[in-house]
Amino acid sequence: MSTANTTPSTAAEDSPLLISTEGAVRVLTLNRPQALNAFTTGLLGQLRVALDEAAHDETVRAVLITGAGRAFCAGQDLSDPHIKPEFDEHAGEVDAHKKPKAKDIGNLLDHYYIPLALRLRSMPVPTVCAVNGVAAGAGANFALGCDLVLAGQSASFIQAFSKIGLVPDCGGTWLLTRLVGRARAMQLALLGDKLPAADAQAWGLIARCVADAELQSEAMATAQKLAKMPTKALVQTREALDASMDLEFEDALKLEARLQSQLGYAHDYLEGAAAFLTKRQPTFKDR
Ligand code: LHQ
Repeated sequence: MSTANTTPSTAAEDSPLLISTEGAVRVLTLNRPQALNAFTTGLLGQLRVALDEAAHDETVRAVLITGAGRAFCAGQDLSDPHIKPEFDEHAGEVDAHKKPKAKDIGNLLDHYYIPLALRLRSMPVPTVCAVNGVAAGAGANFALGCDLVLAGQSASFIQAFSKIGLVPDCGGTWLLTRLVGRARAMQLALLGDKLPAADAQAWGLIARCVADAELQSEAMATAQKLAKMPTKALVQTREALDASMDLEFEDALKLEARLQSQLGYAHDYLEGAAAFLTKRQPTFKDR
């Protein structure tokens, strides 16, 4: 990734989340490479705060999310004390006579994953994910919640939930069925097998699979391109596409008209149309 115009990371190098800014692009890097960037409550909390900050910072016009090391994110850190069941670590297995004390996983979803997924999906700027390696469980679904997902050719996507007796979360059930249809969603979710990035692109699960060496520069170029575009129109496009799945055709037409009538009064449309008609480059600024 180019370092031109990059502000230094605002977090310590050993922080689970690295934050930097390149031009109008806020870059968030999951940084627990020793555990394949698995989500702890600490990382989940920092991620949500960082997204909040990007949302409220008028100078930010796109967010790029990626991972440090060989993985993007292995999902929930299964050793996190918030969810780790109490069992006999020496035996390494569950004793049928001594039922391990389980913790309410739903609590973790309510307090961390749901707010995070909603924050991501309602960002007032476009989001790009550069999936640099394996994305498993909630790590996969967090990535898929971004607006544009690019993955390196050695990356893969795993709905790891079924292998540990859970259902897809972090929006997985909603996202998978919409992205790849029920048959493929069922295959991914039931079998929990690894889907290589090239297949993920062929299936329409992600936007693009690129060479590993080009992933970060391609993702940054995509984010920079989006940052120069009319932000409000991009975000309302997300809103309309998401809503369309649950709308009748006529209602989708009406939603388009409502959004268009709002955008038609905004600076960016006037600027875009004027720039086209006077054959110059537009400068968009609405957010
Ligand atoms: C890990 C993890 C991990 C801790 C690798 N945790 N250490 C939400 C709410 C509440 C509860 C439950 O879940 C959820 C949502 C979810 O995300 S559920 C799904 C959780 N994730 C998984 O089940 C995936 C577990 N990981 C794997 O299957 C493999 O690690 C994958 C396929 C991702 C990568 O395999 P490898 O490339 O062979 O790497 P590895 O398995 O050797 O892992 C490297 C290290 O990372 C290793 O530590 P070690 O100290 O032995 O080097 C792993 O223990 C650690 N790690 N995932 N989720």
